[in-house]
Amino acid sequence: MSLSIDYIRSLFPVLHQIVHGKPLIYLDNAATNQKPKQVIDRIVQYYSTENANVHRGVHYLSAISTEAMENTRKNVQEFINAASDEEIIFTKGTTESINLLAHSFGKAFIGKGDEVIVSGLEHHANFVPWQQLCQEKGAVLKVIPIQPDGDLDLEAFEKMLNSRTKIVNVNQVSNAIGTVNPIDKIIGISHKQGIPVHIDGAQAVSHFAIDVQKMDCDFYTFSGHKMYGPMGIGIFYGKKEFLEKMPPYQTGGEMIDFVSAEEVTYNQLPYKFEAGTPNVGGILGLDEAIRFMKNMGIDRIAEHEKMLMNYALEQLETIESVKIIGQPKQRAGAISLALNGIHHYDAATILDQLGIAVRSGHHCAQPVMRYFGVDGTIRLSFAIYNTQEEIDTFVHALQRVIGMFR
Ligand code: 7TS
Repeated sequence: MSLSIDYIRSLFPVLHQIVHGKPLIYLDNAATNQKPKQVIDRIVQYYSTENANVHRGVHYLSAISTEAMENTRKNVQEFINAASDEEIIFTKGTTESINLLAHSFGKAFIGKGDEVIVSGLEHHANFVPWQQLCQEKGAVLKVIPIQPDGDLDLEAFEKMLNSRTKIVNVNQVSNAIGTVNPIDKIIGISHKQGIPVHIDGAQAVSHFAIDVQKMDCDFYTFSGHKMYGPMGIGIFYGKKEFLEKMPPYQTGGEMIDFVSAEEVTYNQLPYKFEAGTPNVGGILGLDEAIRFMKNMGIDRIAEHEKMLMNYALEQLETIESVKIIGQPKQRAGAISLALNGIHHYDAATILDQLGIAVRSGHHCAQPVMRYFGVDGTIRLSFAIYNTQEEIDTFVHALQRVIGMFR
């Protein structure tokens, strides 16, 4: 069944507003996308009628909160096709998931002289935790080089691997320039040498169906707020064989089995990695976001965004002062561009005055910007509710900006 774009837009309350006297055009979806009413309503309903701490009380509200949270864990398991719900850990977002992984995996498996690989296309969240871990442990951080088209250099990557390599970290989709990385190849090459792979899925979950078993990644991380869910909730997925060997990241309530002054034993998976009171409202919002995405159909979302992306690329390529950063073989989600002689911050400020929300800056990916010789870009990024008319308005506005600086 085809859904009209007007109907889809009607599901998102935030879109229907005037900003600086103009109708809002929201093209900053890679930073966070907007929330459908059903997600907002679910959170309101939780705090209005169900709120209680989980796993801790025998009383009615605690029982229904706990059940709703654990049902969501199963729904997330199904959403990414994990083998077990014990492999689904709730965190506050991708950043926390990766910090958990770097700390815990690092403690268990990384020592002096070992090597850790990240790609040159990473967001700082999948770069700095590994860099810090390596500094702490006396390990070596190696960076997969970027090629001029914005794809990773897989030949160089293959040569980097050796018996000291302990883990490979790469994003599925680059937030800075939209490259879709060949993760199947990266995982295949790594596994041939017995090296585990972590995929940062922050920019992928809203565009692709995720199947962690088919992908065969060892760890997968993502944020709820980039897939129509609330902020403050994220997922850390890990294969049970690793999670069982990894120590807790944080300690405190809920992750404990037995405590005395002399000793402590830890709770079973997944609770071993979930210290403290979880963000139950956020978890239930994420549950509803998964329902929303399933109802929309991930294929329909992907198809719509691809249409918008190609439409925008076609138009932008005709504007002389626009330089699109990266021409990767496959692109999803975002287009990054530099304007000849015009600072990205100035351009984004003027676009904002015209009601258009885009991100400007280095997108927390300074190594990527440095590689392309820019200090930042303007990034437009798409979601299910964006329209071709919005792209037209954006392109006209951009031409206006360029005209102002001539
Ligand atoms: N990894 C990637 C690939 C990302 O794009 C982001 C956030 C993160 C990790 C961190 O996710 P968080 O939810 O923990 O913040 N990316 C962006 C962005 O591109 N603009 O704002 C946030």
